Amino acid sequence: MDNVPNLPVTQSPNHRSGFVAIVGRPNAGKSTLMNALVGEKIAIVSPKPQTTRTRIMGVLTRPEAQVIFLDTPGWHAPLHKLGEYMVGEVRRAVPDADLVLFLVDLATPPDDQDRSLAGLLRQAAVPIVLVGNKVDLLGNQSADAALAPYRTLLPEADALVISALTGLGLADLLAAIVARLPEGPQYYPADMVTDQPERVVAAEMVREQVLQHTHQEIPHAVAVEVDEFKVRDDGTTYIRAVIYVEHDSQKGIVIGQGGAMLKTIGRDARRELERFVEGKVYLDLWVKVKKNWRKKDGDLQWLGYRS
Ligand SMILES: Nc1nc2c(ncn2[C@@H]2O[C@H](COP(=O)(O)OP(=O)(O)OP(=O)(O)O)[C@@H](O)[C@H]2O)c(=O)[nH]1
Ligand SMILES: [Mg+2]
Repeated sequence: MDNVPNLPVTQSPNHRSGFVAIVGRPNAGKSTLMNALVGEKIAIVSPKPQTTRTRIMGVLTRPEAQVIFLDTPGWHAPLHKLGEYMVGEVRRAVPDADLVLFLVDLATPPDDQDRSLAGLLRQAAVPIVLVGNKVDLLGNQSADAALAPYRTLLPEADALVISALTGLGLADLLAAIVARLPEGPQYYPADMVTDQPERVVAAEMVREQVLQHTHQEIPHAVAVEVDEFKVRDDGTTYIRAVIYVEHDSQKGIVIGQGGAMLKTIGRDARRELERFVEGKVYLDLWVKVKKNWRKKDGDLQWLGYRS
């Protein structure tokens, strides 16, 4: 029996599977959508653009299909090496995908980023579904009217309208995705929801709270590294994280008056981390300066932004 493949008993005949890249301009709601479809918070979300910096995998396993979503950074004109790496993640995700969801923000008209990304997608030999998001924000305007200028960017693509935030249209979107995937096996175990190691998830949770509590340039200038993650004898998880900024002045802001800002970030990050590890967390937070790290290949690789 040793060489019989270990297929899951739940897998139905005509099982479908494949990779679905979610692409779009910064802030379109890509990470919100992936989290909603997978049913777990895998990628961090924030109202600030350029939250996601790497390709993040989220796996949805159903008896009839396994959908492997690839959430990507927002498509934009890069200003530094980190930005180049981020848009490179999108370029690399598209050709690997069985299907691409071009996610657009219906609350605003198409911009240069949407037009440039549509250009890239028109040249890719990959099926595309245009997904109009944030339909909950439209008020009196009809969804069709808001979608129309986006449709002209990719006239061939099928289009759907959703709200990743309220869940409206997500069941239809999922059905449309599965219908477009090839027949194929379950690639990943049913209990696997992401490929991110727990240290990376923890670092992202800390970065999410920095994004939540800081403004202007700071959210973009911050990288977080978890350099220790261990369960102590008393069951507490000890996590040491370093928040890197680019300049001394930014360090002062992240620490705050008498350490107040760092305390707030630490308190909120710990709450999220305790939910993640399902137990008590001791979070040891440090702030360090890594001068102009976004412009240096070596620093980017060291911080995990490597292709
Ligand atoms: N009202 C409304 N807000 C949404 C919807 N989807 C996402 N948002 C909000 O839009 C903001 C950006 O969401 P993200 O999921 O981080 O967007 P993203 O496309 O992943 O952004 P980047 O990672 O920066 O490219 C957050 O404040 C979300 O809560 C939606 O359907 N309706
Ligand atoms: Mg994102």
